[in-house]
Amino acid sequence: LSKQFEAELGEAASQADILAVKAKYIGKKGEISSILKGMKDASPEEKKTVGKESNRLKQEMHKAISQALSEREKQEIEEQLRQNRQDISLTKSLLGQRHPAAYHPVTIVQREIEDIFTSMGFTILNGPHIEDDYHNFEALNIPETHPARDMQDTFWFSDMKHLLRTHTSPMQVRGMETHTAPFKFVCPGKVFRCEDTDASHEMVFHQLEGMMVGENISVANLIYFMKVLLAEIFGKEVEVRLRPGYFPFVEPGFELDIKCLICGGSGCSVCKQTGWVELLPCGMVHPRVLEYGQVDTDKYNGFAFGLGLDRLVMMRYGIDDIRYLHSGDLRFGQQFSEY
Ligand code: FA5
Repeated sequence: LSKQFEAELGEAASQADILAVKAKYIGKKGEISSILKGMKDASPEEKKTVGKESNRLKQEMHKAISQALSEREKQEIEEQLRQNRQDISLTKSLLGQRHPAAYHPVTIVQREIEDIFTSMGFTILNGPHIEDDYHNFEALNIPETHPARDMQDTFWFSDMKHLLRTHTSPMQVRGMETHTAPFKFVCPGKVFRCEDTDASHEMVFHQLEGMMVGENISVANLIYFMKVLLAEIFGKEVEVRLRPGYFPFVEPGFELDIKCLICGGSGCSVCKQTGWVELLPCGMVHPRVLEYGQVDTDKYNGFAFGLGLDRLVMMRYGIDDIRYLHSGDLRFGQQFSEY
């Protein structure tokens, strides 16, 4: 009986199998119990010997079963640990996959635009994120009382004199302070607006300002440069429309919209169902702005534009929500590693 028990216990793979062996041998209706029950008519001497032997056997079986059960439990815990293993060496595993470093798509497009304009003789300027009222508003013909200030919800510093620049246009003013006409420059950078976000609006986004001042500059010159820019960036003809736009620092002013490349013009959340995306406001620099910049307005005039860089990036790569650009999601960034 002992040998048979050992063989069956050895074969019991699961906890349930072990418990079944236990019931079969030392359970209430098990083998040992039935041996003891069968001793009813035996002599006292026999009862004593068989009883003693049965008890010893029962104890041994008990011990073997407890051992088998705890062994089994240990195996199960180890199995669970193996399956739920956590990889705590994150850096190592990322290195193992060899994700290539990638430039942010805004950086990629910004650099391309800088190349396009430098090849046409423009210089590149960089300016401060923290601006003062004079450069951001006043010298751009936006006096304190002007309703156009409402167009640009502003993050003011507590002194109410400084602010996070709401557009790159203050660089027109700074550019005129450091350059004498004729000149042409572009200025890319971050801008900040206190507004609600949606698929095409962020609180922190990028613009690229451009300004050209010279003799006899015309709207035709402005449109030519805008066309070159878009053709180079998209590598194909894109549908645009020019309509009048109001900005106090240009006269006349235009809004240059691009046919939405996310929906093909049929309407989506990026173009607010209009089929068009506001991309490139521009115009002829207002004489008062040139005067603020000490430019001789009898001799010189010029154009300026303020490209919405994030939206251009969205159109170029088919990104349907501006918030991906600042999400910090590695999976988003890695899509651009081939560029
Ligand atoms: C301006 O900021 C003017 N300074 C542009 C300008 C410069 C006009 C020079 C004339 C001459 P506007 O507020 O429309 O204009 O913004 C310019 C572009 O920035 C928009 O066409 C759009 O493409 C982008 N833009 C505006 N607000 C947001 C926003 N919240 N999120 C992302 N892009 C935005």
